[in-house]
Amino acid sequence: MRVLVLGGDGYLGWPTALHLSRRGHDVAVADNFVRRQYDYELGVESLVPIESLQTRIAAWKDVTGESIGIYVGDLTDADFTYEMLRDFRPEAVVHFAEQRAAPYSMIDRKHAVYTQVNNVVGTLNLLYAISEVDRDIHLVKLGTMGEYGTPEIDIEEGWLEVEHKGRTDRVLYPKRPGSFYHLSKVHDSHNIEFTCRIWGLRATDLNQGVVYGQQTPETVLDDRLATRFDYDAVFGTVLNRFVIQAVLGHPLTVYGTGGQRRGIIDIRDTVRCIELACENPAERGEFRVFNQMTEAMSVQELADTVARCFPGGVEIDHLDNPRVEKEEHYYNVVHTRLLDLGLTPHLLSDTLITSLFDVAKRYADRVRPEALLPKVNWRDHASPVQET
Ligand code: NAD
Ligand code: USQ
Repeated sequence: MRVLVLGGDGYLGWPTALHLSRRGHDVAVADNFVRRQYDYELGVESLVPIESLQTRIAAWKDVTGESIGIYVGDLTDADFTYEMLRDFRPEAVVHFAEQRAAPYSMIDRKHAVYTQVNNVVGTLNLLYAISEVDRDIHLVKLGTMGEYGTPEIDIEEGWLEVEHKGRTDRVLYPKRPGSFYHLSKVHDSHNIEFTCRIWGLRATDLNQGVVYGQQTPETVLDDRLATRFDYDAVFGTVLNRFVIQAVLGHPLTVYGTGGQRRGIIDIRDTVRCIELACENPAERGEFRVFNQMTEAMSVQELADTVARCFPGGVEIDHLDNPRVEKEEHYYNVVHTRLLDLGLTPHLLSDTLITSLFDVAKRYADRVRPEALLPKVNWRDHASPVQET
């Protein structure tokens, strides 16, 4: 298949492009490199050094003989987006290209507005471009489990059967997200569902849980193929942060009681899920939602697991929670649709955590320890994040 990976320079987009290329698909990536810009803004960088996109693509050609196409531009630029689709003529577009950090979106008004404009306008341009260039293109869109929040009822895969005053209907699952970033994904989901309904587009919304891990079978073929590994309190995700904190001898930063539960997924399963979604497209007019997570754990359980695996043990700190979120709650998620398509999950194992310790040890001297502690507070509109 011809697959266009938007956000192909990012943590997940790059390994996904490699995975799809290795599986024989004809792949191109697009990116505007804004993720690298956020690093400059925040004064941090990926723990694992990453090459420029051009060098990465040349390295992939050296190692495997396979070519990956490249489009440099911004999805909020509609002309760029239309031209790219007309030029590459994809059968599937995998859309990772958004500002994806909840704390970044909560820094202040400017960052909230940027996040929602970047994400919602980029996706809207893409929907119009698909509609005008080729309505058969299958959109595979990265959403997030955080769209649902933590309701008191089971979380279904996107849709809910409701009985009300003797009548029934199938409605989009009610959303109660926890940041302006997560809200941008809810807005996207509504826009995508609407365009499936009115223009007959085909789309799969992948509500993904928190990703952990840094290596896939493709990225380990050569150091130049490495993907990024974020550890700072703005972009680092929880398990990856705990691993680095353990290696540095820093107490693990559990926010609040740690009773908050989240869906999680290994990066190797992320790339496989995207492959499965692309190879089994939605029908024309169908808005399909998969909950892309493989297990649920509390933050405390994640911290305990990392602490148990680390030789000599580590301290666990409970910080005042900088976020507004429930710390003790019901959480039961249906996530069978990707399993039905053939996903065999890698569940969180001691081996994986130990291999992540090795990655973190190799690059531990690149860490800026002051970037480990959270400075963005949900209750405060002007967080001093820029002072780090
Ligand atoms: P990332 O920030 O590493 O990658 C996103 C890429 O998109 C970056 O390279 C960035 O430069 C690019 N981009 C952003 N806005 C763009 C624009 N307007 N035009 C062109 N390129 C643009 O993020 P990631 O961790 O790889 O996440 C990818 C997607 O998966 C995001 O949509 C995110 O919401 C979703 N997701 C991530 C996780 C996770 O734990 N990392 C979990 C669930 C969902
Ligand atoms: N947390 C801690 N300590 C830390 C970091 C986080 O206790 O040092 C807690 C947070 O309070 C939260 C949970 O861990 O309860 C997850 O936080 P996170 O930063 O790992 O993940 P989150 O902000 O939800 O965002 C990440 C990605 C985002 C994606 C989302 C999936 O950055 O792109 O959408 O995971 S989900 O959580 O399912 O919405």
